[in-house]
Amino acid sequence: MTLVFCSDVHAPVMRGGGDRHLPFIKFLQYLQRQDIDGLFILGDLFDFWFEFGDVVFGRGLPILKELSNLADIGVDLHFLVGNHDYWAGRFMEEQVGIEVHKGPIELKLGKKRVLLCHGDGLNPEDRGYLFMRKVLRSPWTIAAFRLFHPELALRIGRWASSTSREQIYVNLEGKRKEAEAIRAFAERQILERARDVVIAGHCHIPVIEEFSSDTHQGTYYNLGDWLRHYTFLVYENGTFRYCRFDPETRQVSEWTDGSVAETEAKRTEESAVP
Ligand SMILES: [Mn+2]
Repeated sequence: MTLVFCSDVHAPVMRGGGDRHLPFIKFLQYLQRQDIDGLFILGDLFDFWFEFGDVVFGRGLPILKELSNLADIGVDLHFLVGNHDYWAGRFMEEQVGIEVHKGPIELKLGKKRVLLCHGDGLNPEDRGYLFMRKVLRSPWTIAAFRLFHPELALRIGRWASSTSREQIYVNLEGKRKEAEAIRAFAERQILERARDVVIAGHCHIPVIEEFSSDTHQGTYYNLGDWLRHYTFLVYENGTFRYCRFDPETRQVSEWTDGSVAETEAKRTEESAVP
């Protein structure tokens, strides 16, 4: 069984949004030629996504088309919504063929208990964001938002996601705080809840980190992103492999540089301390 995990594509859905989704399109086409059983997208596939019943944003079509092609050849598709595309739902499920999950899910892979989540909302001190998150996800807000004309809704969404896009490109310190909150969550899930693997996204920083105590050990993976890293995780023959897709050559290699190497160097340093 071969499963692929990735997140944080932030595909644009607005006019003039650029073409930063093209590497991911190439990746989905690459996956169509591989013999994979499942693809899990752990959130923020789009910069903004909302469904007005059967009316959706047309500029999502290139991604939806490739996902639908994967569904047609029998790949099991799963989408865990992120903070940018929480409002995905029936359209994705019925028209694209991707199962939508509104929160974290647990997989049993062999004997491994694997927790999948997007990773936002884990910092309890970020009260302003947690409050906004609750408001934006309430059925009342969603019902009210549906009353807007979709073009107007898109403009509001563009404004909302441009503020968080700034966070992605400019506010690296903010991303580090998010990264720290996800790391702490993963550590608790592994050491206190006996999970063997925790996979998350959201912070756009690729991470492989082992946590262990006397009784339990497990691995935390952060999937990185498709804006700078083009990283993903593969589960095959009972083990996980962290990989990178080269959008130029369309080749896959094992991910060894950047943040993962930094994390590993730090881990070696820590374990060298008596
Ligand atoms: Mn996110």
